[in-house]
Order: sequence, then C-alpha cells, then structure tokens
Amino acid sequence: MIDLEPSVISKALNAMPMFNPRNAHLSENGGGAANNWSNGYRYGHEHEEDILNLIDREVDKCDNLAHFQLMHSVAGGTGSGVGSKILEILQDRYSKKIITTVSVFPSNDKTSDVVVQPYNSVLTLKKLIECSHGTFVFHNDALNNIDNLLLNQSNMRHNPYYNHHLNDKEMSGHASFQGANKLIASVIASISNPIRFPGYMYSSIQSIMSSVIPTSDLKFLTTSIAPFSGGHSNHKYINEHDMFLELSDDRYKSVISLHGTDVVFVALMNYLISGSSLDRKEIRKGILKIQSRTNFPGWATRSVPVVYGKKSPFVQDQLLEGIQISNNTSVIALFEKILRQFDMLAKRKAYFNMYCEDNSAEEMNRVGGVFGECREAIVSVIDEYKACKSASYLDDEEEDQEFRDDGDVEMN
Ligand SMILES: Nc1nc2c(ncn2[C@@H]2O[C@H](COP(=O)(O)OP(=O)(O)OP(=O)(O)O)[C@@H](O)[C@H]2O)c(=O)[nH]1
Ligand SMILES: [Mg+2]
Repeated sequence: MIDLEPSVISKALNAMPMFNPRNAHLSENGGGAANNWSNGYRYGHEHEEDILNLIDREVDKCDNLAHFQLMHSVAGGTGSGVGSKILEILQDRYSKKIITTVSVFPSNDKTSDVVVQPYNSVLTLKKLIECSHGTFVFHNDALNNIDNLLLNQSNMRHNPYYNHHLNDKEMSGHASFQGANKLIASVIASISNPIRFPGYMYSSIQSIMSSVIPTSDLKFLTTSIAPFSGGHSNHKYINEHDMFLELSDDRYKSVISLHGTDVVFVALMNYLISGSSLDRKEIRKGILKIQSRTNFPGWATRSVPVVYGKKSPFVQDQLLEGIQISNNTSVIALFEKILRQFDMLAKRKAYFNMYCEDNSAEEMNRVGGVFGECREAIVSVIDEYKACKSASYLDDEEEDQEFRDDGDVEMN
C-alpha cells in the first residue's frame, strides 16, 4: 500500500487491522503528488529501491507466484504516477508474471475540481497499454449510477453487496466513495474466488484471462455483479437463470454503455458463487438466453464460460451470487471522452509547465512530444476496439494476400 499522504495510510491501517504495516510505504515529506502524474512518477523513480524491497519481501513469501494486481486511480498524482512506475518495475523485474490492474477512472459528469485530470489519465493509460496484461476498468460515473439506482430501490438497505454495513448517516449522505469502493472490493474478491477455492476449471489467473482477452490489443475489461434487484428478501428466489440476466443488465456495469449504439462483446464470462449445488438446467437456459441477446462479432466464439465458485466457509450467507467479466466496446466512449478533454487542454498547451523539468522551450516541446505519443497509443486502442466489431477482424491481411498470390501462381 503506497500513498504520499501519511494520513491516508494511517486511516487505511486503522480501518484494516489485518494489513501488515510493514507493507505500507509512507512518504517522509507528506503532501501527496499534488494531482500531478509527473510528481508521482518522479517519486516512484527516486524511491524505486524501497518499493522494490517492499514487493520482493512479499514475493519471497510466495510458493508459486502467478500474478500481480495493481489497484489505483488514473486521475490524481500518486495512483497514476507512482502506479505507472510500479508497472514498469514489475514488467522489468518479473517479466514472466501476469500483471493485471484495477483502474479507477474519474467521473466525467461532474466538473472536475482538478483541471489536469485528463493529462494524468492519458499518461497512465499509455503505461497500462504497455505493461498491463488485463485492466479491470471502473468508471466512477458508472459506479455513481449504480449508487443512485440502488438508493432509489426499495429494500436496498439489505442488498447483500452494497449497503448492509452503511448506517443512516452514510445512507442519507451517500457521500464519499464508500458505496463505489464496496462494489469494487466485492468484484475483486469474487474474481479471485476460483483461485482461492480451486475447482477443476478456471483455477488459475491464466485460464481466466485467456477466456476474456482474445488478443493483447483488447484487454480493457468491464465487470458487473448481482444480485441487485429486490434486495435481500428476494435474494433466495433468484436462480441461476435470473442471475445471468441481471449480470447482463447494462445498468449494473462498471463502465457505462454507449446509449443508442450497439455494444459489441468480444468475450463474456459469468461466475456463479454458491454454498450449495447449482441447477444445471437453469444454467443452460441462462447461457442460451445470454447468447441470443448478446451482440458478439462474427469472429468470436459466442461461448459463455461459467465459473463455479465456492463460498468462503467464513461467510454465513450461502445464497447464490454472481459476477460477470466482459470484454466489450463500451470502453471506446470512455477513452474518447478522456481524449476530448485532453485535446481541449493540450491544443492550448495549458498547464504544460506543470509537467516540465524547467521552463525552456525544448522542455515544453519534449513534454508536448510525450503527450502526443500517449495520445496516439490510446487512439490505436480505440481503433482496435472499433475494428473488432467487424467479422473479418482476425483475418491477417498479409496472409490473405499471400494466399491470393499463391492461388494466382497455381492458376497460371
Ligand atoms: N472509486 C473511487 N474513486 C476514488 C477514490 N479516491 C479517489 N478517487 C478518484 O480518483 C481521483 C484521484 O484521486 P486522488 O485521491 O486525488 O489521487 P491520488 O492517487 O491519491 O493522487 P494525489 O492525491 O494527487 O497524490 C479522484 O478525482 C476520484 O475520481 C475512492 O476511494 N474510490
Ligand atoms: Mg491522494
């Protein structure tokens, strides 16, 4: 756990007494990274050895290390800048291990109090494109929407994921990120369920990731969690089939779908986590329904893998729960919006000086060049997600040409 504001770390340690304080990195100076990616990245660079020691110490305790997961925000200074440096460190030092990230994207709806958020987001996205093998995208707008939806639902106080720990003040204020963070925490915990309670399938991160990431260019993942509707009293009536439908409900997804446009699903995987046996007939019915309703591109397998997760023996409630991991084109809208905000600032070179080492014209040009490269990398991810909608996406043009040329020779 790393933050440049000591008060944040001490609050987190107080809230989580089980967390080993030796694994918390505190900045001596305090004060945070002032919402600036460069400050965070520089700090990470200067403290690389400390950060490495912290990681290595935990790695040494592992018998069979498979994977690293970075949890961060892309918009401030620390999560984005230090997070980017950590991704580089991990890629460099543990090149054979899988790296996934849980990346929180800021709200676009509200006017941001920090004007340079688009710069930080674009700089971080470039590192995610380079270093992460799979990124779970959590968009604060989508999480806020779920928040509001649940607040409007009767009985939501007892929702198994959401509010049953919130008191009245929190319910009425619904301020801060408490609800959003609970959702994120539930999803992350569920994703690793088959690894922590292994069954005969999907008990490794490789098998999960390879089911939802068909090519390394398409690696930005959306999640949803269920049940939401009806609250606790109806929970026991939600069967496997209902669960699948709820998981595919756009309103409960961690990235907002493009309204009015068809979202194409490259891959989709459902988890069913239960303390008792599952009804295979309802599962089959659910899969068929999802397959008929989901917009898969022509080249995709259309299969809907199902992970059968086990409930922790420490959890009293053994009722059915589910999550969905999908790889879909709704990230296009999110990334395009970030780029539009980025362009509005960058075309005027606004606040470039905050990212410069000195005030020289060369340094301004260097920063402009770096920003341009990052922008290009994001445009190419957007293009890839647009291209994957086509049925011929996986066709190799060069191979096709060779094939056609070979055909010509034979014909002659
Ligand atoms: N979902 C969620 N989003 C958060 C949370 N904290 C911050 N954010 C989002 O992340 C953005 C950046 O948060 P900061 O706390 O400023 O980022 P930081 O990484 O600590 O960086 P500095 O404070 O600049 O050092 C905010 O604008 C929010 O959009 C949280 O607890 N949950
Ligand atoms: Mg901070």
